Amino acid sequence: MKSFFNTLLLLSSLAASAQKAPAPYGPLPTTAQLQWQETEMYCIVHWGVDTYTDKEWGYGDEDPGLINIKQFNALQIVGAAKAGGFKGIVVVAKHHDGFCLWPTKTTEHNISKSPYKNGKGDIVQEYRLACDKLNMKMGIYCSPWDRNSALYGKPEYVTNVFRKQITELYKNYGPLFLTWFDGANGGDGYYGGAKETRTIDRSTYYGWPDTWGIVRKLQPGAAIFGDVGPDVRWVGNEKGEAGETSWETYTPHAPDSTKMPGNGYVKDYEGTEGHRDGKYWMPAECDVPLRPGWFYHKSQDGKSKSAAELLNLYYKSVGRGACLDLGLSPNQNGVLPDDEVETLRQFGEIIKNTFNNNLATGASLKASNVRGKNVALYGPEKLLDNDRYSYWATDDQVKSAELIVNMHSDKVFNVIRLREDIKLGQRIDSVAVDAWQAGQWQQIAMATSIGANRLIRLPHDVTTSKVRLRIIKSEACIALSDFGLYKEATDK
Ligand code: FUL
Repeated sequence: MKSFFNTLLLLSSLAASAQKAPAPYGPLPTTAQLQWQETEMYCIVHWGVDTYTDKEWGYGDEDPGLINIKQFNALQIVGAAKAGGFKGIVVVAKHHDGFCLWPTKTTEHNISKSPYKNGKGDIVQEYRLACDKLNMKMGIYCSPWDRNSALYGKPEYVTNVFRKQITELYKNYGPLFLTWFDGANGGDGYYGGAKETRTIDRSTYYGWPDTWGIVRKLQPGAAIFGDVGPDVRWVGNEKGEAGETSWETYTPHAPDSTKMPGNGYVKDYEGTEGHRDGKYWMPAECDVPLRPGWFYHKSQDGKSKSAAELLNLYYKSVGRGACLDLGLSPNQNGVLPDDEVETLRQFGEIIKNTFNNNLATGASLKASNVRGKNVALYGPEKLLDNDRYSYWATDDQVKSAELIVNMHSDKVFNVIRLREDIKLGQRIDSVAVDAWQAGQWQQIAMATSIGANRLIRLPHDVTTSKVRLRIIKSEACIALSDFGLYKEATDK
């Protein structure tokens, strides 16, 4: 009798432990990183003195008198981004030329010395108001490299200028979802009239850990972007493309392994794929300008990317677990050119019309394993509930599994979407997808690195009533949160 009760006790404790949520695997995202990830697409906006000098990198001696328009139209710019399906913007408050678009106390080289609104203008505030009005997130880029500052290269530049500038920005223009630190650092410039070349030790000059501390203190909800993260890594190119395999985890390596990596001092090509065994949760941001350059140049009119090209980049960035950061370049009238507004609108329509209709909705789902047989908690229905953080899970030892999605009637699709619950880490290494065709399973796709979002764009439409997902390899038991089938709405 005693042994009967013991067995019962053992069985019920086993059942209870099998129903415990899976243990997280590897590095995990913070709340700021999760919110950044959910943003998926945002735009970085370059407008300033370079807009009027036809340069990409101002030398630092630009006359503030260049900023001489009646009205800069932040609402038009942010509105166009919103219509494109982007959920936020990153404001370039100061580029390498050092001209500050807000009335800073740290340097004379700022908007208050321009004719704009008789020296009373504040472009960063105009973006803030537009974002608030249109319910868009805002981030800030303040270039560490400053080709105007006489102090650049000395420690005082970091402590008395740069850190004070970001302090002003983070105190006065939040809440921010992202703070953006550039890797272009040091070189020739005006430097208060010295007109020389100044190099810095990119590994140590900015004291990055202390500089990031200012973000943590003043904007705890913001993720920090840079070549070396620490929250979001640069993808290693400005083409807007993550690797076909791109892990959310990454370990930045300095070119000289005895030194600390820093922005502008990292093996940045490793950012394209990340590292499967990376030490940090540090997903990629894919930045790419809509036009050939980041700033507006008349000679580049008509050369901006089409909606179809943007769609392609969407699959290569957002569809590979990264975020897309699209560069917008308002012109000399302080607005986006009409053709670009139209392109953004078309792109936004395609995204909306494609992903608003999951063709797997209403399907019957059958999984080869459900954690602790607890369908209510971990069953495959969680894949279709539109909740990024509910998931189908398997028992601890089950690291490969099958899911059959029976839609009961033929559906036509060319995009497959998979998402893991990344609160539990990036667990899955590879999957395959089959379609039921002429009485048997036919493989239609394979993919690696699932993570926050994996979009598989098929080379042609598939018509079928049944789809099978095979999780081939996973480092830990499966915690998949989303399964979707879509037909790209390019003709709308
Ligand atoms: C780069 C900069 O050097 C470019 O001018 C631009 O701002 C881009 C977004 O980042 O590193």
